Amino acid sequence: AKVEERTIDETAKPLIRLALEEGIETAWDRYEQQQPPCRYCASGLSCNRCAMGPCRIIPERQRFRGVCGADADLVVARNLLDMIATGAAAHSDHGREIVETLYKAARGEAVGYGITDPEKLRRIAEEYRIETGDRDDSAVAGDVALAMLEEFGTVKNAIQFVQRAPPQTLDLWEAAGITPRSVDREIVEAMHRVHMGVGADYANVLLQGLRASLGDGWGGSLMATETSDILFGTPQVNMSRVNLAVLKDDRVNIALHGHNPVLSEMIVRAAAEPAMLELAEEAGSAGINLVGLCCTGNELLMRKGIPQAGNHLNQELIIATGALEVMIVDYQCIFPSLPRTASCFHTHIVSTSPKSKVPGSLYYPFYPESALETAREIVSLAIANFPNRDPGKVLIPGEPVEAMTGFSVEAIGHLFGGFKPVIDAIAEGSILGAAGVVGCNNPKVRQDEGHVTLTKELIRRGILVVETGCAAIASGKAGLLRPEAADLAAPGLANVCRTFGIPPVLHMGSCVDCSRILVLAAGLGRELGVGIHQLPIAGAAPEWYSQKAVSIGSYFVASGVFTVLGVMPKIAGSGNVADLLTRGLNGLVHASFAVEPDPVRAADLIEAHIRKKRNGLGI
Ligand code: BF8
Repeated sequence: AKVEERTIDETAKPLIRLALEEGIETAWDRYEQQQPPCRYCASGLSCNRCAMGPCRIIPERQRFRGVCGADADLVVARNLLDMIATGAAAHSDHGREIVETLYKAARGEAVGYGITDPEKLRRIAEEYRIETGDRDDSAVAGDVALAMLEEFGTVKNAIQFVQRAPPQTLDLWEAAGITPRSVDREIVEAMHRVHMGVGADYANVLLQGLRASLGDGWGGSLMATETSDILFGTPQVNMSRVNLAVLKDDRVNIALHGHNPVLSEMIVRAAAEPAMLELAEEAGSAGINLVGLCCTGNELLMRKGIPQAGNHLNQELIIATGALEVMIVDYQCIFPSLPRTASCFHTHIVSTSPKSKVPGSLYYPFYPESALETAREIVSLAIANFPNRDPGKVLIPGEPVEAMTGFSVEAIGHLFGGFKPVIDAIAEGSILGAAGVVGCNNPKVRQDEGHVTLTKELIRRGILVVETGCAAIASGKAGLLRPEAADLAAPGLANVCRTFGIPPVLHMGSCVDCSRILVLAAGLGRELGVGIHQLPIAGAAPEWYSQKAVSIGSYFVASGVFTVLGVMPKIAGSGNVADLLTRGLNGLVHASFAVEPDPVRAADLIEAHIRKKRNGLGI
């Protein structure tokens, strides 16, 4: 396949070319090897859950039911519920680890971790009705962490952060029976319903998907975001750089890949220690260069301005630069084949989570109790590997692109002086509306093209874009996170951007930080006195691939946000499921999904939706 068909990332192209020439396998090659896909699997019509199967529903051969009797609707719905539950579990288990770290930090058991944003800690404590007064931060933090941990279980049956949604949205959830009771409970119940002989009605099965996803968005993910802010600081607007050219040929390069900032924050601290810098110089380098990948990269970019090397499909290419000493991974979105890729070079892959031991990697288990010590060991490993780099193999293409990031809800509120000025700008029409563009790369879509084309179309039409995850990285690489990108926006939006010195695309963080988008939407809704479903906003995931993205899309829609997917989910085998997701849900949560691979047409759908909502509000 041609390089140009694989990506629009200019720094990726020379490395894809190199990989093709040298026979270094990438996800694009594996994708091509998998073609053509089984069309029953692709449309959600295969079921491999129990030992009476595997079954495939093949209507044209009169195979209408699996051995258990499940029809096409049920097979498709169960498969989808499984995806949502998996995604919700991934986000929420990550969230739980951070809350546990806060708990351990409060008790003095997590060496090196502390409270970085005490003001936010106290704000959240009050939300949980935990006494603050003159109690010290650790005591308050311990109580907050415990209260959150209880919301993962089954006794309390309520999630405090859910109450942040506007009353109109809460009422819709109550009426639909999808208010999440606890984070884990909804995921476990989803898995229960997926078992043969439980979930039998496709619509009923899918409603549990919405409930589990709400437990993710307003529960597990939001707890991940808020406790990460308490521990590591709430992001503030800052400038950094993005793309594969952030690697430096004279430094020890360490890439941080994965999702949980509990790990990466300690690596940052260890790498800044004078003893490490001395070691790095002794090894013949000019210092240590930390770079991020995927969502761990976003966490570091948002809080620390650490350069971001790339998104999902860049993870193999960064190894192909020949300039990477160590890639540290924790979990999620990590190709299990990375050590194979690294075996062509001197790069070490270091896995750190007992949940994700990668064969062929060096395993340095990472626990909050001993994190700083482990971080030092890994940084030392990288330094010791620097002399093994073969300068003849180094290819760091192009130049990094500047990017403005750090748009937490707090930073946005601070910048604009509250939500009211944003609403005023929307009401008077200088901003038409807002759209969240989120999610992954997927080799089914030319890398970054879906994100970048859609984002450009939206800002050109006066729609402010907020982004997270790999979508935000794509925009960073394309220069859309620079304040100068205001030149590409409609005049009204461009004016607002220039007044505040910001780009028309706001980087709000990692994928768990899609919860920040919910909080922003809730804040706008409350300010206006309406439900989220009445706001002139929309969501999009142009290049999604992961189960986490399915959960995000589901909680966006369940929260009242019309959401356009650029990649078809595996639901085409059931007209009823497809109809429920794209139309029927409107009757329940006043929002639905759409699928539109063409980013310009996706922008048309979003603009039309936003105009309709503006009319509804009489603006
Ligand atoms: O959580 S956007 S490819 S890195 S799943 Fe993964 Fe998708 Fe990237 Fe982060 Ni999100």
